[in-house]
Amino acid sequence: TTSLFYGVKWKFLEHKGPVFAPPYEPLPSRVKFYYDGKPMRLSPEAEEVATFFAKMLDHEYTTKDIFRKNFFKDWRKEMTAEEKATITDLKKCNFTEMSEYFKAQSEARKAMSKEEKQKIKEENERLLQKYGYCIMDNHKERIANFRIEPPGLFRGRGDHPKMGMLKRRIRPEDIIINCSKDSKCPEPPPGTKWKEVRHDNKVTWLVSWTENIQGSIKYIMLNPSSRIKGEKDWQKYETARRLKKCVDRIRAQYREDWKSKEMRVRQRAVALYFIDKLALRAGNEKEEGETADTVGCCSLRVEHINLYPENEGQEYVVEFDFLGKDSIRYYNKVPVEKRVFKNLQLFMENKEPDDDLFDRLNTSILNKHLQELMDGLTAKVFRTYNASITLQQQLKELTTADENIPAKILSYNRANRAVAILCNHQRAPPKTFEKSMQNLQAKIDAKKDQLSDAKRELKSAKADAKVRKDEKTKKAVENKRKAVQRIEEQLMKLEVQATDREENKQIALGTSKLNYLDPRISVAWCKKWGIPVEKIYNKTQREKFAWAIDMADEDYEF
Ligand SMILES: *[C@@H]1O[C@H](CO)[C@@H](O)[C@H](O)[C@H]1NC(C)=O
Ligand SMILES: *[C@@H]1O[C@H](CO)[C@@H](O)[C@H](O)[C@H]1NC(C)=O
Ligand SMILES: *[C@@H]1O[C@H](CO)[C@@H](O)[C@H](O)[C@H]1NC(C)=O
Ligand SMILES: *[C@@H]1O[C@H](CO)[C@@H](O)[C@H](O)[C@H]1NC(C)=O
Ligand SMILES: CC(=O)N[C@H]1CO[C@H](CO)[C@@H](O)[C@@H]1O
Repeated sequence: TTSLFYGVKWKFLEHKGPVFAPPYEPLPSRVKFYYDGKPMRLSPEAEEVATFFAKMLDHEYTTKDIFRKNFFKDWRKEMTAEEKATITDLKKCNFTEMSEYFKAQSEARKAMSKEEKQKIKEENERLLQKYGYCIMDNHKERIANFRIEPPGLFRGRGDHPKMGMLKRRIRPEDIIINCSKDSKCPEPPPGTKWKEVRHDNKVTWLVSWTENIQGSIKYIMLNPSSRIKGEKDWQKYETARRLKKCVDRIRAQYREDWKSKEMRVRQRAVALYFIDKLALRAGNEKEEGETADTVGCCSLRVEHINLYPENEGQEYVVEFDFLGKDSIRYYNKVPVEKRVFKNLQLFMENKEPDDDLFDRLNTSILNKHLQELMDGLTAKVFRTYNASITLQQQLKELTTADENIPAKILSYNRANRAVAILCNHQRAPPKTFEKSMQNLQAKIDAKKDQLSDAKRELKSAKADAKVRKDEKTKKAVENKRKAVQRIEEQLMKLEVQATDREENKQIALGTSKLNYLDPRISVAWCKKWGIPVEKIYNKTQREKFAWAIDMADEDYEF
């Protein structure tokens, strides 16, 4: 089965290029912008950027100082000299009418007739058929994201220093096309040119451009269900399986290194222990100040940890508190081995709170060391390995043979949650959480009423049957009994759902499910308990994991 994926490079690649965001449509003249209480007509360029702000007016972002400052600075760049001279204070700008106009438009879209909606659907289908597929060698493959994001204001996560900046419109002149020499190269829109056309068969993307906020390169790629993506996914989990085979050796080595005479070796060994034990990320290598102040294992500072020789009955406890990737807070209190603890005390000696904890280590040194330990090893492989093995252990522990399918799925979700907690995939409770819980509770209450009614009816039918003793009343009792049973099942299903939702309040399952859990484990679990894969993976996920669903794998036991 494995050679199917091995070393894929394409020979032929043909596609139609990207779909650009629709051009800006100026506002109707009745919709006015006011400056200092007076209506003011804006040039189309300035107006477009103003509409981005107007569309976000109800959002908390537009009250934040950094957001407003960045927006205003970038907006002024789009203004004419005259506009620039007039508009000098964002506080004097009144976007209310614009904002109302967009709200009305969005209401109108919701209220569209069936025919209008159908028309839009057909147009989308036409674009999908034309731009949504490419030919790679002999396969027609779906393209994941053939539409280029429209311009707007950058949001970022956490208190991102660049929030509010103008995310520019991407034009054909920004676009690099990658396709094979002998294919029909995509045509740029009339009157425009591509930045460049290349032919490189070692990469799997079709189109790229550089976005202006972070200067990062964006790609149009194949759908996760494609052969090449499937191969990458498969390789990732194969690497994690290889780690399983040599993790004992790696652990023995880093434990030995805790005693090294060299400080850099000790620091490396303690960092590696954290990555292994806590599934921490290695840390980014981006320039400082560019993004929000987030850290990973290698970039931890003294202020991010506290040491307790004893805490709540445990010895050698380390308390972590820092902002990790995407500004998600990582907070954890864990007992560690005495040697690790002593080393940490040593690393912190004579340092200020904002000094690096591991001053002899950085991400590239650590990654290089990992490569030496095992080919293809990165901090992420430890996460994938631990996530997958935790899922497998949890599934084994939580699933019992005598529970029904809804209860088994609850067990699956609980196993998935254990992994999400390990990987620190938290989320703020959704705004709609309380409301949806109330709705569910109302359904449960109604179902309970229904159940007591049904039970009462069953009782009176039984009483009836005692008196009359005929077939008809006997049958009625049987029917009532079945009704009670059915309602009991429905009630249980709702209650399981409520438990599941409550436990999920602050945890995001999607990321670990999609990126860290070897799908072969989930598929094997489904097979073992006769649970349809559709109950675990939705349609998109089934496409992504098609390679695993098709593959019978005997490597997992539950
Ligand atoms: C903004 O303009 C609207 C009318 O377009 C007006 O009702 C509102 O009072 C104005 N807001 C401010 C703060 O001036
Ligand atoms: C995975 O992470 C957990 C939580 O930190 C840790 O206790 C466990 O030892 C790890 N398991 C494996 C097999 O690495
Ligand atoms: C990491 O440290 C090494 C050795 O001190 C140095 O050569 C390298 O430039 C550093 N890398 C980064 C990204 O700071
Ligand atoms: C499937 O689930 C993911 C979350 O993991 C979600 O983003 C996606 O929209 C879902 N797709 C479908 C077709 O329901
Ligand atoms: C979109 C794109 O440019 N992809 C690849 C095309 O080929 C060049 C080199 O020839 C690669 O660097 C790109 O990644």
